[in-house]
Amino acid sequence: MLYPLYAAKETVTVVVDVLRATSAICTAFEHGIARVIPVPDVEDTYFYKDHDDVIVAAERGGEVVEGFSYGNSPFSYMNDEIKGKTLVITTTNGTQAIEAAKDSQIILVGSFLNFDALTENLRNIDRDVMVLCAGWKNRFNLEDTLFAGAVTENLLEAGFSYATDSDAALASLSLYKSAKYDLFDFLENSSHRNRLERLNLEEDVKYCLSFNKTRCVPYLKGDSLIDASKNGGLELLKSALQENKV
Ligand code: 3SL
Repeated sequence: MLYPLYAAKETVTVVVDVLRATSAICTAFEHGIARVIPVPDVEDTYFYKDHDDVIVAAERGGEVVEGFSYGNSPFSYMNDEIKGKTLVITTTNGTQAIEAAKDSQIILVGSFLNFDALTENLRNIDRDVMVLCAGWKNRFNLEDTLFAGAVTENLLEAGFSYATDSDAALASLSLYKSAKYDLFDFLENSSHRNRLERLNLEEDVKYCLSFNKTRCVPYLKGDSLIDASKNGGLELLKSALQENKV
């Protein structure tokens, strides 16, 4: 993972794992989950099993881990059972990326599903932004890079004082410009789209590539993600930046 090479003080880190961890987390918030505790290892979830009002989810290699009823499909979070509960979740890549970024001044979770709400907040916070792409087992992937390109385009075009000389950001922007009119089609030969298709999860891929299904802005407070949009919004994020001053 390249994160340590880019980590910088006073930067807002946006963690993204389009397929599928951060899309699932955004969907869970949209459907009423109260907080999400991302954990790196399956063993870290055992402590939470059988707690009241806690849903425990585990995915490895694209599949729900044996013994768990929830994984990382956004569709599994579209139900009333999750309302007001805590979700403890571990996934192959996404929750590892959140763990890796824990020394950041502030961590937000992004996906295409919360794109507008996320980028509106980024513009209003007015700080340097780093998009941490979860990739696949520490390797590059296309879909997270496309999301980084979409964020880069949004910030550069917004008329704010954003600029970038990062080749990674410029490469993501260039890819996104080629892909944006049909993200699903662009990913036709990508490893992750193919991996999920082999598991009959093509509908998950399509859903995770759709824009603006939710206004949630997941923000890591301590060990839990909460939805900043329902807990003080921009003011919460600005005061977190003050509190976590580096
Ligand atoms: O959610 C994740 O960490 C993914 O990268 C794994 S999946 O293949 O989409 O299930």
